[in-house]
Amino acid sequence: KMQPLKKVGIIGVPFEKGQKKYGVSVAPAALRYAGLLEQLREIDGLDVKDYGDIETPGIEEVAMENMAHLALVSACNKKLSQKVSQVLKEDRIAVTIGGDHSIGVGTVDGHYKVNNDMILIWVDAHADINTNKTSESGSVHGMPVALLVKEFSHYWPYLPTMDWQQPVFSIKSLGYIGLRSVDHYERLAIEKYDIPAFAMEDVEEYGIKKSIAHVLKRLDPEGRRPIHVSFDIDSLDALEAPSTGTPVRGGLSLREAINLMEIIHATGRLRAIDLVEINPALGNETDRKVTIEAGLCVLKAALGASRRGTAPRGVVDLPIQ
Ligand code: NNH
Ligand code: MN
Ligand code: MN
Repeated sequence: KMQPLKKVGIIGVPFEKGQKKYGVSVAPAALRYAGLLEQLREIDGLDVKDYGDIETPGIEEVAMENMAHLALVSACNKKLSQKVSQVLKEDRIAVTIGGDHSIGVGTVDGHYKVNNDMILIWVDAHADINTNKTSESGSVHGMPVALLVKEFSHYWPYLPTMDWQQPVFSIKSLGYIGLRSVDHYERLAIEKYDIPAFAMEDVEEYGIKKSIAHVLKRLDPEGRRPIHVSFDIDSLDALEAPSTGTPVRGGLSLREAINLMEIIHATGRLRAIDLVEINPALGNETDRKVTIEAGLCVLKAALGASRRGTAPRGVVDLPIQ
């Protein structure tokens, strides 16, 4: 068993052009304001470095059929990919705070370029494996997985501005947890490529522990490969995380998500985690607070916070009078 890395690098990505609603781009600031860095620094022995935010320059759009804002999505992800690679090369876990889920293209690309044996756990109500031919929304946040995997390259037209990113990641290294809103062609893809996909029915049947155990066993039977978790806050039940663009009822409880992250932390192999789709502009004050707190809980669990508490280091007794 590997010892978890005790160093992390935070990257904010205030980007929301991968979907249609205003507000997801505010999440990095909202999470920082809510105490993201301070709370992570309270985790025993964790060294937290803030790499700031990825700013996307205003650039000219390219027209692509059923694929909105491709040039902006591409420009943001290109910078993000380089930043994630940099953080990993500096021996830190890359913690990326979105932003909408289109930024998964950059995080996974940047991770793959450093660790080409990585596996990807996509925790989401949605499968995000649409192409511009199968998408009903035309929003790129429903397409990142399809853009990343090499087995899908022939389903895409030539994508202007995307030359920096070649689909090289194998669909055989991908697993899902939390699915409950899967489009028809996405389901076909899951079956055709036999992706280990633990939808909510499966979480119901096996519980969260066995669900993640099955995914990890399938993708990496020897337990040696670096792990990338892309965590969409809408994987949580809409009651647990209401402030998100496409909430779906009947999702993971926060307790299940925390446990999932504790299990992944305990492997010692977590190298990158994305937290995406928190939209502080949606819902009321309580919704916003609950959603941001849920996101913080998920990150803390992934990075080693213990619900049991931790005794002070190097101390064997209580202070005496
Ligand atoms: N599947 C839908 C689409 O492609 C919804 C995607 N929305 C998400 N994905 N929030 O995680 O547009
Ligand atoms: Mn998603
Ligand atoms: Mn989703």
